[in-house]
This record gives sequence, structure tokens and C-alpha cells, in this order.
Amino acid sequence: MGSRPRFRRGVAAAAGGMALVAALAACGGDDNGETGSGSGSSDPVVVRITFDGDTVTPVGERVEVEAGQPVDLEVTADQPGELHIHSDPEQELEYPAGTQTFKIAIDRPGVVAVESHDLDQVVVQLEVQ
Ligand SMILES: [Cu+2]
Repeated sequence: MGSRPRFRRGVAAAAGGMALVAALAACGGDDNGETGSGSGSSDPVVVRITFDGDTVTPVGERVEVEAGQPVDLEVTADQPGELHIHSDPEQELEYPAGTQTFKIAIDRPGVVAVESHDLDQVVVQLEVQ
């Protein structure tokens, strides 16, 4: 196998997300000791999603993560709804009004869409490397 520049780019992106992670860690949260036997990156990538009426933020944003890396989806909504993760298998996340964080991880490389079917929008595309 040759060198894989794409991989290095992913690592740099993950490091860039650390500031966000540190900010969130200060809010506490439970420490479960389980760790995947993954490729090393166990720091979660935090993705903030806001639903407000008929709009959602972000729309179609690409987020690079590593396979098996924890992803915290922090969902803030003015009313309850459902997020759809197009991973394999697919996952449906029901969120309440208010803020809730969902912890997910995608094991396989590829692009995984996070969608709101209510709004018919792709919210985030997780680029899993
Ligand atoms: Cu869907």
C-alpha cells in the first residue's frame, strides 16, 4: 500500500475539533470506561444541531470523523422530532424539545447522512474515514 494523504487530512480535522470537545467536557457528563478497539481517536467529535420551527442548522454540513470515533450529536429543538442516521444499520433518534446529546459512532468508512425527514433536509454528512 502507498501513502494515504486523505488519512492525514482527517487527523488534522479531528485535532481542530478538540477545542469544541474541551468546552463541552467542562459541562460534566458521565464517564463510561468503554472504549472501542479503534484506530486511536477516542475523543468525541461534537456536532451541534438546532431545530427552530421549519429550519435546521446546519444544512448539509460535512464533518470528518474516523471510523469508530465517538460522535456527540447535540440536538437543540423547540419541539420534539426525529433524526435519521443513514448508517448501516440505520438509526432513528427521537429528540425531545430542549437539548439532548446523542452518542453515536460509525464503524465503517463512507458518507453517512443525518437527516430530518420532517423538514426533508440533510442536516449533516458524516465523512467517515
Ligand atoms: Cu432518512
